[in-house]
Amino acid sequence: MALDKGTLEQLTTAVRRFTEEQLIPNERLVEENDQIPEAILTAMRDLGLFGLSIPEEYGGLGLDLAEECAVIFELCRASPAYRSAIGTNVNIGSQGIIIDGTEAQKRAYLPRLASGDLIGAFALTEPDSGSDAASISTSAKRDGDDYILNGTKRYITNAPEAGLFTVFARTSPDVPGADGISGFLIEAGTPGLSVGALDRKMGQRGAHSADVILENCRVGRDTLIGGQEGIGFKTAMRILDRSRIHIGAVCVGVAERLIDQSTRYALERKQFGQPIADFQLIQAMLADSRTEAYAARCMVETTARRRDNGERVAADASCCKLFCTEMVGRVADRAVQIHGGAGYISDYGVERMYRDVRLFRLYEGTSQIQQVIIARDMIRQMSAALS
Ligand code: COS
Repeated sequence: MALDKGTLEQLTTAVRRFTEEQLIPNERLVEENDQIPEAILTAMRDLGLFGLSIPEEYGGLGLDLAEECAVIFELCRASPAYRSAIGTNVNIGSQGIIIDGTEAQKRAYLPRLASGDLIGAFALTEPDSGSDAASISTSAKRDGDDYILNGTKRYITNAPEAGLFTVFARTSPDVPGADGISGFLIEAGTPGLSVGALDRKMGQRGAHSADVILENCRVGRDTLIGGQEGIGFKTAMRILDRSRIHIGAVCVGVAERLIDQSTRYALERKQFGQPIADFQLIQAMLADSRTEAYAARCMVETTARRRDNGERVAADASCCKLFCTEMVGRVADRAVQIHGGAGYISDYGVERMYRDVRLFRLYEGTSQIQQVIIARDMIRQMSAALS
C-alpha cells in the first residue's frame, strides 16, 4: 500500500463529500449542457484526482490500484461523465508512459497529466479495427529521423480536450498483426493531427469522444513510446489489463448509487396503502442488486490487490470487466423497474444512468472479447498442465 490506512480514509471521505455536495447536485446541468462546469473541473484538479495513479515523483498521488479503486468507488456514485474527465489521465492516457515510456517521456508529460493541466487520450480503435486491435492500419512510415503517420482513429475518449495522444500505428507494414505495431506520444497542435466532430452518443453526456485524424503527421523519433518499435500492441494490452479493473470499480460505484437510490425510493413510494419496500417482489430486486454489487466489489478489490502484489492478472482483469459491466446493466435495469414510470422520466436521473452504463459493456473490450480472453487463458493453462 502506498498510503497508510488513515490517509486513504481521509481521501475517500473527502471524495465522498465532494461527490455528494458538488457532483450529484450538478448532474442534470452536465447532462443538459453536455459539459462539466469549469469550477468542478478545478475542484477535481485541486483534489488531485487527475493524478491518482501517477507516481509521486512525477507529481501524482501515487496510489496503487487497490487504493485507486477505493477512490473510484466513491467518485462513481455520481454520473460517470465526471469519472471520464479524469479517467484517461488516470488510466489509458497516462499508463503507456508509466509502463513503457522513457525517463524523458515521463518527465515531459506525467507532471502535467497529474495536475490535470494536460489531458491524455488513447487512440487505438479505428473505423475498421475495434475488437481485432492487432489489425489496425494507421501507418507510421520512417523518414530519416522522423515518422509520418496516416490514418483515422475512432471513438477516442476526451479527444476534443486532449493535449496528448497515445497513438498506435503500424511501423512495419510487412509484419502482420501485433508485432508490427508501435505506440507514439503525439501532442495536440502537431501539424497533420486533427480532431473530428463530437460523437453524438446514447449517454454519458458531458464526456466527449471524437475521431482523431492523422494526415502526413510528422513526428520525431523521441515520440516513440520507450524508443522501441514493435512493442506497441503489448503496451496497449498491458494498459487495458489495468484499466479493465478500474472500469470494474467504476461499475461498482454506479451500482451502489443506484441501489441506494432505489431503496430510498422504495421506502418513500406507497402503493396499496404501504411503501413498496414492503413487497417481497421489490425486495427480491433490491437483494439481487446488492448481492451482485457486493460480489463485484470483492472481485475488483481482490484483483487490484493481486496486481499490486505483482501477480499476472490479465484474465482476472477481464473477469472483472465482464462481470462488473454486465452487473451494473442489470442493476440499472432493476432500478428503472423499481422506480416504475418515474424510472422512465428524466427528472429522477435513473433513465440517464440506465443509458450511461450501456457503454461499459462496449469500450475497453466488449463483453465478448473479455470472454475470449478468459476462455483462452483457461484453455492455455489446462493444455499446459496436461502436456
Ligand atoms: N499483456 C501482455 N502481452 C499481451 C497481452 C497482455 N494482456 N495480451 C496479449 N499479449 C501479447 C501476446 O502474448 C502476443 O505476444 P507473442 O506473440 O509474443 O506471444 C501478442 O500480444 C498478441 O496477442 P494475441 O495473439 O492474443 O492477439 P490477438 O490478435 O489474438 O488479440 C485480443 C487479442 C482480442 C485480446 C485483443 O485484440 C483485444 O484486447 N481486443 C479488444 C481491444 C479493445 O479493448 N479495444 C478497446 C479500445 S480502448 S477503449
